Amino acid sequence: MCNAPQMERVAHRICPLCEASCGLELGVKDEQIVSIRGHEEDVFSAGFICPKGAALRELHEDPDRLRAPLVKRDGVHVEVSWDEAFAEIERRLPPIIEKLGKDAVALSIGNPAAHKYGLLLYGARLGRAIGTKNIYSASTLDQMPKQLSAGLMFGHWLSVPVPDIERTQLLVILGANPMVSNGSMWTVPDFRGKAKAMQARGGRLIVIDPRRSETAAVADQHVFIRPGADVFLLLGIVNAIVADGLVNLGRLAAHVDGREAVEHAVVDFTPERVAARCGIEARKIRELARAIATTERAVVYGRIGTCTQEYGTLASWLVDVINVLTGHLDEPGGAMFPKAAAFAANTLGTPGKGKGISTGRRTSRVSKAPEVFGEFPMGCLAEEIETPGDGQIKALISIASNPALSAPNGSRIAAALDQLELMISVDIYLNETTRHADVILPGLSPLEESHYDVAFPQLAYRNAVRYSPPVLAPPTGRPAEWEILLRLLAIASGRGANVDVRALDDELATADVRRVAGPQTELVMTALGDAVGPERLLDLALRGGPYGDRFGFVANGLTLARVKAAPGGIDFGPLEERIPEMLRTASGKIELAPPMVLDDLGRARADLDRPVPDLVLVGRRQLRSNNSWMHNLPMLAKGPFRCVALVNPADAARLALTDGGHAQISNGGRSIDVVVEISDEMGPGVVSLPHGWGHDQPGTRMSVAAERPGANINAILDDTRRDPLSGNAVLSGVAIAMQPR
Ligand SMILES: Nc1nc2c(c(=O)[nH]1)N[C@H]1C(S)=C(S)[C@@H](COP(=O)(O)OP(=O)(O)OC[C@H]3O[C@@H](n4cnc5c(=O)[nH]c(N)nc54)[C@H](O)[C@@H]3O)O[C@H]1N2
Ligand SMILES: Nc1nc2c(c(=O)[nH]1)N[C@H]1C(S)=C(S)[C@@H](COP(=O)(O)OP(=O)(O)OC[C@H]3O[C@@H](n4cnc5c(=O)[nH]c(N)nc54)[C@H](O)[C@@H]3O)O[C@H]1N2
Ligand code: SF4
Ligand SMILES: [Mo]
Repeated sequence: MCNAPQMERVAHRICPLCEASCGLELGVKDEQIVSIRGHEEDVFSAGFICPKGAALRELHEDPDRLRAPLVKRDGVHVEVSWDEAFAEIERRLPPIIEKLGKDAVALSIGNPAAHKYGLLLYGARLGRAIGTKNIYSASTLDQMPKQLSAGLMFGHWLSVPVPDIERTQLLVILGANPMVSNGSMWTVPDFRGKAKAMQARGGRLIVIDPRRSETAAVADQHVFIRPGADVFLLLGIVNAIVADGLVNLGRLAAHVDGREAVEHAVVDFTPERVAARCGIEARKIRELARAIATTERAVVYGRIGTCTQEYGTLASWLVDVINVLTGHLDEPGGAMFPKAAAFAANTLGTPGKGKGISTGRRTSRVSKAPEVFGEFPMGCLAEEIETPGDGQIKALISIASNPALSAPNGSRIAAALDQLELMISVDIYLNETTRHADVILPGLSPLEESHYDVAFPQLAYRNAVRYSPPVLAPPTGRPAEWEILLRLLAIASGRGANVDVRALDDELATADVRRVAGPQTELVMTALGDAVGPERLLDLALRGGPYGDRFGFVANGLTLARVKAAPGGIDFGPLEERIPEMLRTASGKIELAPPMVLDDLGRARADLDRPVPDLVLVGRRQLRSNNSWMHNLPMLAKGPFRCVALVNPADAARLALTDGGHAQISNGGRSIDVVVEISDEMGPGVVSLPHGWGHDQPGTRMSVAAERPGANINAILDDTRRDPLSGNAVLSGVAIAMQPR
């Protein structure tokens, strides 16, 4: 009978919590998770797991995780049925669109959406269906500078080269801490194992960071840098490479435009000239330049520390300029372009040529910030809600997004959210952001859904394809996230809350297929069988992708069925040379000197002699944490209190701060109270504080997190400071004052 005890079974699931995308092996008994470990046979992650992966069980079981929709009545969130929740939205959303137009509705899309294909693929559908220009996402708190620089150079926003770590002999890392983050814009499970293997074959790891991070601690060399000065260091390196005659484009010579323009643009940024601004001796800068240029297999990689700063786009661009000029781009052991099995724009269309990218097709209403990759900067969200006039945001749909904690000047955003006529959150917690929502629509537990990573195989250290079926059956009557988003789409587009979701999905999928298959549409739809939702879109993308069966035209080509038959995934081997085939610039060349980037050098030049502040703040990630939302899981929340400010001993002495004592950090008239830890990990004049804390807001339901709320770094950062090219927030290197309390 169905209640008889089951034998323990084993299930496999790709972890959706960070970009490493580890394959996990779960023991399941009586529909309960009894164990979680790394899946040894996973072709991509080979058994690696971190403490967050093991905490998936607690996430699944967390009593605070929402399982039914909530509607705010008289200021209090109460559980309602799904039909009631959608009826409430139907009553309130269409009149706003009718009266004020589509731009009155904004979307805010958060980081977990990048890890869930239902949210990613159907969130995009929802945005398109509403037709609003008010799209905001975590991308402008994170990686937009890198996407912009790569888009300008290589022709698409996700054509970002990654280190070929398994073959390199020198890896230079700026502003990333993969020992903790497990890699970002670079999908690389078990960074530590791969770095060790590199060192064992005589390779070297150099880390450039204002803190002696966990990654710096295992490196062969750590170089302290002044926060925000990467642009100057990198300009100094390019200058030295050019001046010393070390430019060597190698095989790429025929595919690069703009070399002379770059060489010309950097002439005055000599190592001697930039040294003081970086806090790095000119001699060391020259050594770095020489090491990168003369090591046969070398690669420079920059990540969030180089993005969340005033010169994010310039710094991101210079990283790849160095890789190109030293002949390390698109070469084994250098920076290479993955070839993903599905959804990659650089495998579609005409090989070697495209339309390139552009920005500023429209500007934001209040600060006139240019649109970048279809979005406005997250830093503009509050002002667009607050400022009256045509096009003012009156309704917000937040999808897995917690800007009240994760975006700078969170309290301003929180206050703005209360001015909305309607806020809808597709989210699994009642937290600092969703407490402002009128309706909260919680999706399933990740273990109850199938999984495919849309973005991360496009950034992977190796080419492979993997898929996970649901580990547990979803409870009856609970919609998946794509179904929630489709019902929102139906309401917003006037079809009503009681739409036949399946029929609507068929209609949208057919339209997608028609765009690529034209007269073959019916044939393709038949081949896709009775799959629905994101799974059908995945099969379509896999079969039309670079390894695909092209719906019968390629023998033994990839289909979703074939991927499903391989629980540990299918390996396609190490990264391969892809230039010129992957380029999608209009010229068909690597654009080494995009005009908007070169123009921005003037800003850096003017800033070169600006005095550096005495004390600046940088961010920090922690292994047992994930941005703002995993502090409610006991396994991760236990142990020493982690939201502490690391302060260099000399600064602590100067400011009379004591280890374990409290201090006030302030900026721009706002302040927070933090616990101090004195640490020689910190470069002088730099304080490090993690983000995602501050769980002390009323009306939330995160009982474990509330026990030790921590301080919200973003309460004192500015929403108005941005990299002007990408719109990315400046979250690092912000001048602060600090005093004991
Ligand atoms: N000062 C400072 N601020 C930063 C950063 C920094 O380095 N320093 N880093 C920035 C970066 S890189 C990022 S990516 C952003 C992240 O900022 P956000 O994109 O806002 O993401 P999180 O803070 O992780 O919040 C995730 C939200 O998704 C919800 N959620 C979790 N899982 C699911 C799910 O399966 N389904 C749904 N529907 N919801 C879910 C959570 O409850 C939470 O509300 O923070 C940025 N903020
Ligand atoms: N455990 C855990 N893993 C995560 C996350 C998490 O919250 N926890 N978040 C995920 C997300 S959303 C992202 S985007 C990735 C980010 O992944 P990473 O890019 O690896 O980010 P961090 O670990 O924050 O490391 C950034 C480093 O930059 C340094 N830094 C700060 N300012 C500067 C600067 O101006 N110049 C230089 N050179 N360095 C600087 C910091 O000291 C820090 O060591 O991590 C992901 N993985
Ligand atoms: S490293 Fe990332 S993907 Fe791997 S188990 Fe940890 S959280 Fe999950
Ligand atoms: Mo991020």
